[in-house]
Amino acid sequence: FNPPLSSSCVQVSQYACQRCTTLQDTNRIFTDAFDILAEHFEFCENKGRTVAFLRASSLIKSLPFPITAMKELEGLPWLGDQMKGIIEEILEEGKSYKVLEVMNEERYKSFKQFTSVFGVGLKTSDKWFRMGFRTLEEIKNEKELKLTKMQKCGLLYYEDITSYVSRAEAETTEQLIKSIVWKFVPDAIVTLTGGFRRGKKKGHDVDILITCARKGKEKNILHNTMSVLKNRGLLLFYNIIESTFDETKLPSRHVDALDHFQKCFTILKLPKRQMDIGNIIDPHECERKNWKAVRLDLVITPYEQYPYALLGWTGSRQFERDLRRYATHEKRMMLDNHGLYDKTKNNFLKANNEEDIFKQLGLDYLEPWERNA
Ligand code: 8DG
Ligand code: MN
Ligand code: MN
Repeated sequence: FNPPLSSSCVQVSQYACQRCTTLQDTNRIFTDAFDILAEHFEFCENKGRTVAFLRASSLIKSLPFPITAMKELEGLPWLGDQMKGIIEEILEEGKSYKVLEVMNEERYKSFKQFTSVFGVGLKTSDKWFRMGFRTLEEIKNEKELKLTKMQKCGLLYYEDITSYVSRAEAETTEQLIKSIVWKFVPDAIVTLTGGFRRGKKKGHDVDILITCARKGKEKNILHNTMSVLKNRGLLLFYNIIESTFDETKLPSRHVDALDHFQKCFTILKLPKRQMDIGNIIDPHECERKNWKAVRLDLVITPYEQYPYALLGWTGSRQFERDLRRYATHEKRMMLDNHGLYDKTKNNFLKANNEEDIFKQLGLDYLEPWERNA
């Protein structure tokens, strides 16, 4: 039992799916610090402390007031002595020396650079670090180093990809994909999901979910769409992953499990929008690059799994982890991007939309923009 919060008199749940988390984070100075520490522990492969700092950061993101004194934090879950020490330090000094120390660590700085490349994760970063590499410059200059095609493209389009996708660019991408998909399947449902569906103004990629109410009609959409993009010269990289869904299997127990949908991770060559036609054209304009490399994830789902896929791909990551943890520990249910299994009744539950899934879990509905945990 947690005593009521002195400042707002509301109990705060330990689960992000029972908290409202908008993008208005009035405590960014604290959440940035916790996010850096979470990342640091992730780079050190310390799973337990990574999760602890992610949960603490997520909890603070849901607070509707700026933290000004330690007493405001009484009774809040996930804020242990270590977390409170950091908050207190920031309240008093305006910064945390632990965080500054981490940011100066060689391993942190190198991993930060390495993992910013599309196709480079913890495994590759660790390998490069142990080989003695410290910066991306060193990686680029080492011609002998074996890189996957994905990593080569990640380096080739590095500046564009790390410069973030704007909402306008996400919407242009959405329109482009819709126009192609609808030529093949006019009643296909094409939805912009991920961070942009949660209301974010910029993102690291564009996530698009595709389905069709007519059974089986979704099956050829991905290959057809990729062919058109390729023929129009709009594809810089793509990796199609076929569906590995097995309906006889129960949802995964793991909170970070990947799903089994047919999908494609791509880098698009997105044409920049036409400049005002009335303007006099700068002679250098023609030489300038008139496109931007944009990361796009396309996911195809059978219609009956679409609500679960939408809920899963809308995120945030922390929100998804807590939804699954809540389902498992509070409801004896198993949730993943394909469905919800009730272990008490021994059956899969059916949902027409996201609202149904919240109801099945006994949760109050949260709008996508309230899931920025
Ligand atoms: P961002 O791109 O603006 O940085 O934020 P985001 O849109 O929230 O992150 P994301 O990495 O694009 O992931 C969007 C959601 O998709 C997130 O909740 C995790 C979820 N997701 C799955 N399966 C997979 C998968 O196989 N790969 C990735 N990258 N994300 C997945 O449900
Ligand atoms: Mn995204
Ligand atoms: Mn994505």
